[in-house]
Amino acid sequence: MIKHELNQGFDWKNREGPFRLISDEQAQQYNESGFLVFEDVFDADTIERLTEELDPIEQKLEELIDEHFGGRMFITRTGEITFTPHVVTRSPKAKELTQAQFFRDLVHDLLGDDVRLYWDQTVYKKPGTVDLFPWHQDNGYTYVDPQQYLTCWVALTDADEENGCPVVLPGYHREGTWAHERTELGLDCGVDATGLDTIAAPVRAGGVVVFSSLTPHKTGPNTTKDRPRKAYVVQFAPDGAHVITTEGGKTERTRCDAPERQYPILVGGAPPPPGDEGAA
Ligand SMILES: O=C(O)CCC(=O)C(=O)O
Repeated sequence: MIKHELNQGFDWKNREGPFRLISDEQAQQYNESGFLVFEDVFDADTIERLTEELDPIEQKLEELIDEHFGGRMFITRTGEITFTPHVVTRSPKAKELTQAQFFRDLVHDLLGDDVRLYWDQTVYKKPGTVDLFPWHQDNGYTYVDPQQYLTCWVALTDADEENGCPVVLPGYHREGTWAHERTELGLDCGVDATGLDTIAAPVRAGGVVVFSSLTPHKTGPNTTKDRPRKAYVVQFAPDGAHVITTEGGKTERTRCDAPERQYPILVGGAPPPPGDEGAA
């Protein structure tokens, strides 16, 4: 694998306690393998009410892409796989979920005392989708400084190897960001996983697969006839994080603090004061 041009002198920072949510064993697993699975984080009612808000938003995006872009827009292919970003701006239940105590405690343990929501999106993989979503690191899509942030893949339906659950390549997060190549299906970090110890991470609806922004992962095809695989992906980054772009030889740094969607989750280790929780 080739290193990303901006990935210079990266040093993975091991997470150390005291922890609020995770055990010492989970911290060790995260440090060594770059991922954790939490089952039964959100109850069925919470997931159902959230999904009721998200489905129409996703459907509207599909209709728009069908109508104006011939069913295809970068990594979204209608009827197969859809990515619907920034739903916290349109779904009160999604926003509420990002502010759940589970996430406040998790980001404290895995990122620190001052953390913001960085990104959120639904990812729906429809029955009969034959293509996988390629191996990548999330920091390979948009380069964030610091490179080490957090992705939480919340299962809205049961996810398994038949309908396209995440599959991770443990250990490689410690090397920082690799260069990614643009393919028909998405960015690809060029890993040949044959013979490597990849781990499928099936998870029931309401569970969360947590991985580092640097953990290589893919999702498989959805070979079922009737089981959509729906996920809500939320990402958190240390306050002060910037997106770095280097187009046309010009480097630009953009702070990740858009008030309506990159609001604080923890300030000095505590929930933000009222009024600093993001625009409604
Ligand atoms: O859920 C999927 O199928 C792919 C999502 C993913 O890998 C991501 O959001 O980084």
